[in-house]
Amino acid sequence: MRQSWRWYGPQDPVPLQYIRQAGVTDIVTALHHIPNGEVWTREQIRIRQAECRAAGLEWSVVESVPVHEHIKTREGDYLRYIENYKQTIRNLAAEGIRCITYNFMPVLDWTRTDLAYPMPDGSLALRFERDAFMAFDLFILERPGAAAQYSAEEAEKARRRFEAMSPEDKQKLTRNMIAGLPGSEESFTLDQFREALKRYDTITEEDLRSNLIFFLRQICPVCEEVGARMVIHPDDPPYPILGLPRIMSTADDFRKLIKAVPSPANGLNLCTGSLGVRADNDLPAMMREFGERIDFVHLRSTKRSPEGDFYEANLLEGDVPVVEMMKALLEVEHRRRFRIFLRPDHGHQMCDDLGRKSNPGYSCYGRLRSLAELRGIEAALINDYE
Ligand code: DNO
Repeated sequence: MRQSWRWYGPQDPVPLQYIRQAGVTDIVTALHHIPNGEVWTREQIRIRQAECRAAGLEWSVVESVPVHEHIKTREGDYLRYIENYKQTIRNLAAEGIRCITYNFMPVLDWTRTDLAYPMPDGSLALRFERDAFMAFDLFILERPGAAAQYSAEEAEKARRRFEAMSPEDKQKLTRNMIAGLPGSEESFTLDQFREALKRYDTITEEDLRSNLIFFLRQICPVCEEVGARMVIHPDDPPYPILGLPRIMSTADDFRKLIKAVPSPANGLNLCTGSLGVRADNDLPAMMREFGERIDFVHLRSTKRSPEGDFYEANLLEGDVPVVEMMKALLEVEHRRRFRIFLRPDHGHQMCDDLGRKSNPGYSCYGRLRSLAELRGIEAALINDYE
């Protein structure tokens, strides 16, 4: 694996110097200050790359070049946004950056109800609690059509959960849901959020998939020309929420995408934490099947409950078979003679990071812990693959 680390740029409370000390070689970042849909100029890219190099690191992976909502709904100025996207890719490749992460989740990127779920050891984890989520949907957002999507029993659980919340709890839940988690690039008020959801009222899963295919058919030839690869991040959580269609949640979803757009530039960012929330996703099998197209892996583990909740567990204690994943990754690397970028994904907030300002999931120590564990697993296995 090529050890990498997500850095949110100069505003990130974890400075490049710490990242260097984490022992990674490569930086995963984005020009977060540029509005969605605008071109990233070579000059702006060069400045960010120079900052990384000054710290002895290389910016190699973009996470993400955001896809404008108009591209996802194929309306308004979508053609101009696609042209801008192409230019951004040309500019990135000209500056040596060729692995481009993106997602095609409507309106929201990743979603959690709780950003500080206490673990027995005193560290804090991110969590998705289904009752709280339904309480938000039914009683805070009051989404038209929501009631029809839950059973009477679920609605009753949600009502009880809602009634037990203090005004602060409700505010916090609302903020967690719509104020934008790190990297989402969008945040909303409740009214703006209702408007944004409405734009998908008539967009089915198949419509969204065909909009993604249209987008990739435009973008992939440019990637091929400049040697870049688009790697799609899966849905998180990996199923439809809030009545929105989701189309990148399973192996079959990605198979459909490859079939429609066989270009080698159509790649996958395999995120074990997102996909691992579904018990029917066989992650090592996905690594092996799609290995040729996976240039970037996010490694973290989640723990599911029978009620449909999940929290982000210590790397080796969740549902993701991390050692098996590492075996599959090494196998693919060996076959391709290529080292895959891998970053420890969200970690627990722990040690000195507790009480310190941090981007949820992206504090320092938790990720250091995961990275150290990953490195150990790789070191124990690597001889079998050389
Ligand atoms: C969450 C991240 C996602 C990811 C985007 C990629 O921590 O993994 O926000 O960056 O979905 O476009």
